[in-house]
Amino acid sequence: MGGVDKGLVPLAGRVLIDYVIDRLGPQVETVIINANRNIERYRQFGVDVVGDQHGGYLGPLAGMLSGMRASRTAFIVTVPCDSPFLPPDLLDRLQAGLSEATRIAVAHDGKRLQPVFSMLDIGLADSLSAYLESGERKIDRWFAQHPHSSVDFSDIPDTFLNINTPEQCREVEQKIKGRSIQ
Ligand SMILES: Nc1nc2c(ncn2[C@@H]2O[C@H](COP(=O)(O)OP(=O)(O)O)[C@@H](O)[C@H]2O)c(=O)[nH]1
Ligand SMILES: [Mg+2]
Repeated sequence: MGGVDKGLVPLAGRVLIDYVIDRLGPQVETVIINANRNIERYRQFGVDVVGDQHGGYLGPLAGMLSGMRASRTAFIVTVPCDSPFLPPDLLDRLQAGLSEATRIAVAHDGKRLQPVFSMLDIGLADSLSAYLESGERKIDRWFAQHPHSSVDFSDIPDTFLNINTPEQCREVEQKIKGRSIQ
């Protein structure tokens, strides 16, 4: 979207991050926003805001690592800032995929993994940091280094609907108005 800060993109009278906080907030102990720009603006949402430790826009994994380092809970749930239809049972479903041996649960849409929708043990932070330090960027290759489970969300595909173009933004706006939800 032309390099705009997507969390702050307007959608049906609110901004994208509003939808994410509304839907994820009730499921978790603390919401942490990972942002590398507009930090003060994000602080106004009343949640913790952390930037990436590794500079240079290394991709979503850098954000996951920042969340792990900032977390005061043993696990984090990660979601992208541009997905306004997160389900109310996102955390419950992901958590059901965890076990003593499986410290990562990743959402699956029925066709492929959706790795930015994950639940992760913060004890994996050092492994993730080393992976990024080694120049690797791909999320699924890092997951593959650890026992992980995939959790089926194919019954609620809107979970993964995310806004990557101005056209999608307009389409989703119509969808929200049609549903008369905020
Ligand atoms: N921390 C951090 N997050 C990133 C970076 N690049 C992308 N993201 C986040 O990763 C998520 C997915 O990014 P997006 O551009 O929508 O990718 P796509 O939808 O997978 O094509 C969004 O929440 C982005 O803010 C980065 O360099 N650092
Ligand atoms: Mg996206």
